Amino acid sequence: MQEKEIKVMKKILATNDKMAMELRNILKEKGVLFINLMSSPGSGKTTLLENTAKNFNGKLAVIEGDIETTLDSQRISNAGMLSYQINTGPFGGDCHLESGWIKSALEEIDLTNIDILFVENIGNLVCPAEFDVGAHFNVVVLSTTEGEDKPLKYPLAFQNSSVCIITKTDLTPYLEIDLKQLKENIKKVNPKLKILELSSKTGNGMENWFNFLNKNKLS
Ligand SMILES: Nc1nc2c(ncn2[C@@H]2O[C@H](COP(=O)(O)OP(=O)(O)OP(=O)(O)O)[C@@H](O)[C@H]2O)c(=O)[nH]1
Ligand SMILES: [Mg+2]
Repeated sequence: MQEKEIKVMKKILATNDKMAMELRNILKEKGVLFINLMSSPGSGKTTLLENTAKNFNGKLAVIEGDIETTLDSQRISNAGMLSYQINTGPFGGDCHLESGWIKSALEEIDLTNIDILFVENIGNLVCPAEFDVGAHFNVVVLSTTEGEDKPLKYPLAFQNSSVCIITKTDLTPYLEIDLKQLKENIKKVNPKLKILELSSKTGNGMENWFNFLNKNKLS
């Protein structure tokens, strides 16, 4: 019985990965940089995107993943970025997005007028890391309020990402977070992970994020 379950799971992942690879290639051909943001609920993914919408010079769009509500999509639209909401609630409430969802969303999006497409994955540090959505870069967001142990406790999101954004740095004077320890823990689970420190509220450090986007833009 257990063996059967494992085979089924492997098949689901293989189907997802194949489609993700196709999406990655299609978006590359079209010159659209595709970035998947993952984090715990409330780390600051939407706030980062709001700041990016207001201050980064480029044609941007986001696919918002949430179990329920269009709240994030509304926030992104208000900030001036094109936004498409996926709600998994009516379809069983999945805690992550899969490449099939992204493929369906892409059918609604005019890619000819987009430089960078973001996915804001559903807020949690576990399941989104298991499913390739076809992004060119996975970016894991971790806020200073979450504690320095999180990379050790939830390693997959850090191992499957190219960039880690440590956000809410404006709050560090009020917290007991040991940033040096946090960065050591991040490097312990993924020595290659590029670390960017910023505050989406004050704008401190945002230029490093914008430089990363500019450097990796495909058109
Ligand atoms: N002080 C401070 N607060 C921040 C920062 N970034 C986000 N916040 C606050 O953190 C809270 C959660 O931010 P969101 O951007 O909604 O977090 P999220 O990751 O999109 O949350 P989910 O979509 O629910 O997973 C909000 O009250 C934000 O105003 C920051 O850099 N500094
Ligand atoms: Mg959000």
